[in-house]
Amino acid sequence: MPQSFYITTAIHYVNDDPHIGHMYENVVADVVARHRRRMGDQVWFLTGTDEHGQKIERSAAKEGIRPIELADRVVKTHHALWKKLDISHDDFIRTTEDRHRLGVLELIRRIEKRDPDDIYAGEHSGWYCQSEETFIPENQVRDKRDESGHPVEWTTESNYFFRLSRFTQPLLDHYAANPDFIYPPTRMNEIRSFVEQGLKDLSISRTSIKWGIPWPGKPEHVIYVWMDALTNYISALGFGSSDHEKLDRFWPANIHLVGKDIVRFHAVYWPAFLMAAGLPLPRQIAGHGWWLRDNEKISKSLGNVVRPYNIIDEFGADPFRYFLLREMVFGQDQNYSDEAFLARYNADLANDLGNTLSRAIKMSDSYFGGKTPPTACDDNELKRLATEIEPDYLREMETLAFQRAMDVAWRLLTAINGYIVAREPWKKFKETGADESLSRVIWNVLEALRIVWVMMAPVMPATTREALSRLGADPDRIGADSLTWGQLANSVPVRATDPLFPRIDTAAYIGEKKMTDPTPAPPETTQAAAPDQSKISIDEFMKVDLRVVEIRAAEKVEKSKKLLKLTVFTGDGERTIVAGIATKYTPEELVGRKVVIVANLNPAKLMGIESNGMVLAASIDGEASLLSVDPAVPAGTKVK
Ligand code: ME8
Repeated sequence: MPQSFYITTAIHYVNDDPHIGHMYENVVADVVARHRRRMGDQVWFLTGTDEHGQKIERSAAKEGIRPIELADRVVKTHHALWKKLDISHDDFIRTTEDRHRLGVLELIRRIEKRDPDDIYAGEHSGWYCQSEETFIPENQVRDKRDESGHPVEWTTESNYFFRLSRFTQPLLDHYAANPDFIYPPTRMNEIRSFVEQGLKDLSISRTSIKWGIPWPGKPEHVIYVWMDALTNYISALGFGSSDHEKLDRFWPANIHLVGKDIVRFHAVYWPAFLMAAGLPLPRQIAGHGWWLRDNEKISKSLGNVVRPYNIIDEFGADPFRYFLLREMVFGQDQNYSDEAFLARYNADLANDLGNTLSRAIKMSDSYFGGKTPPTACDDNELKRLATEIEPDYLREMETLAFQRAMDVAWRLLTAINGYIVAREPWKKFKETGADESLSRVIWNVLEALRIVWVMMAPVMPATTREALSRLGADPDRIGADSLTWGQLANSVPVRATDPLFPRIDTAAYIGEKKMTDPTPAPPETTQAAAPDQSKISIDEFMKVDLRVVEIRAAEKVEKSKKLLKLTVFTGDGERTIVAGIATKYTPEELVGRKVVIVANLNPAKLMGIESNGMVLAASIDGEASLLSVDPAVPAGTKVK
């Protein structure tokens, strides 16, 4: 019997386009949803937009349009972005929908019915700002002016109040009985101490705002935006309608995923409303940290919003999804920079994950006639490790510790690389050909890689399909049982082709592009196909400055088996290049030879020596073979 699993994100304000914080939240929820689905659960994943209240009212007024026009426009960006990021939500709720209004009215009706004393009319007094049309908190008022200098007046407004104070003890009891109700535990501690100070009743209607759901029978009041917004989690399931099928199946929610700034609304107000209405409480409020820029929370008011739409356009959704989850420890804050993205992309994806895959497939392709090896193997160190780490991986995924889940996959990936180096399959092949022992070695490598990719499936869904099919595995087999060793078929075709993640020259990239700052909003119908990363334009190619040079001197680099320090003549001077060709060439045989280099690379330090360029060589199973140049070609000649 499959279990039901309901996960929600916060519904995002539609006064502006989504930023990296919204993206992170939806990617996390998506990874959880995909993981639960493949584990066999019946999943419902809800996201949406929060469209009422002052923020939207004001942003629309600034543009001289109606709030619903603003919401209709911005919600399109949300849809387009979630599609682009491969977010697999089952429903998208807008609080301006009728189904939502019915849910909110039903919630109020239930609360009043259970105990008419829980909602009462009262008066709310405070500093009211005419021009901002809002109450300004006491600590932001000086000399009867708000922080922007607008005059404020002491005003009393009649509101409806919710008797939140009555729920102080029931909430504390609930926290005590359900220690995982707020996650991670630091957030639980914060909320508990807040509630322990005693809760005040909450004003749940406004007469100063027009843009909202009118209070039943009192249309001069609108329902407080948080009471309105929180109810989306049940109105989307049909609460307030006659169809309760989804509500019965999916409520209470397993996870409300929200940022740490709004845990309080979800862990205090929301459960209190639900208790008052006699409805079950969600099982968990999971609070993630903030994406920061230069250690400040990104926000519209600080003007430091990060919207890396161009990164997604250029690299596709998967590398960005991977970055978000690998870079941030769930629950903690994390600084964003384009450089950090590119560093992770090159190191983790291009180098570790991508290269290992290409290398393994290439070996299978050339030793076994384009197929997976004919013999499998059931007793080896990779199998033992894969079996040992499976429960670790599942546990980390279960507790939203995605970063650690990926570290677990990397343990296997590192072991695969170690195994290849230790077994030296290229030597084996030279010595004894594609015999049974080589077959086992290569099959083990491919099978272990298959498991690494199955672990990556929720995070990088599209790339995982591609990697599995290149490996000769079934791209649809990513379920719980596919983490078990022994499933890669023998003698089925593999596909040796271009790298999955072509390396990026970080310095050139950052220098040439203004990446995420300033942040252009995406076009409204951003449904561009994922870029074909395997092709570049002629212009891009022409940026690479290839030159013939003459090697004037060569020496071994101390403590390195692979590196040689070369002094090359470029036609107008000499420069140093460090090249990884020492296993194939002696320094003596290189002097006087002409080779081709990439002349316009940024300098890089290798074993403490600055290298100014890269020598071109073919690479056969990691061994370099230099490109030959007619000795008559003068040093400095351009190659194109
Ligand atoms: O709060 N880093 O909407 P919102 C990470 N409509 N997450 C961030 C973030 C950042 N820098 N900035 C915002 C609202 N978020 C309400 C929610 S739910 C019933 C109503 C997160 O658009 C934020 O914590 O301001 C929240 O979870 C989500 O993005 C939407 O924020």
